Amino acid sequence: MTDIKVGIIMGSQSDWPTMKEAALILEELGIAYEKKIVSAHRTPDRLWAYGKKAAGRGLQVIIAGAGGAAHLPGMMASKTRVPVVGVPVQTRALSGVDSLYSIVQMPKGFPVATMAIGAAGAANAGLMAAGILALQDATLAEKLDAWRDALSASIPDEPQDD
Ligand code: RP5
Repeated sequence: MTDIKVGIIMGSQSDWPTMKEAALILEELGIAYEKKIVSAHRTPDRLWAYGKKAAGRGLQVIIAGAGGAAHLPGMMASKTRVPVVGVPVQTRALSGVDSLYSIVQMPKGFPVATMAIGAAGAANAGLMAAGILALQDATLAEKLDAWRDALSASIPDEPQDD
């Protein structure tokens, strides 16, 4: 067992600028995480090993991001009961719609909680993981409530001229 409750995995180094948004949220909320490159196509054995050990290691949420033929989140969901939050990474060729469609249409039985395409989706994946962990962690629940309140308070009542 480990103190790390959240695993952030991604198909490629090129996904990191997007997936970093999830990591930043977890850091802000003081949640221990690990980050790994695990590719469904390029390192399938790594994917299998990670999924096989995830629950036993004490991981409670896996945030999985990939682009294009984005099979990583779904394959991970097929290998572990640990909840998988999927992030469709924006692509140049098809703007991330390819990633979204690859992740969101899971067959009954193996769900992936699919976020929006790109950086906002990755940040929301961090918040989704925090919300799941907060169900069993009162201190984190307070931090998350404060984070949400601060965001609401930062929104002005009226639009300003540039
Ligand atoms: C996917 O292919 C990765 O998740 C990445 O989004 C995409 C492109 O990977 P690179 O060619 O940049 O390594 O597997």
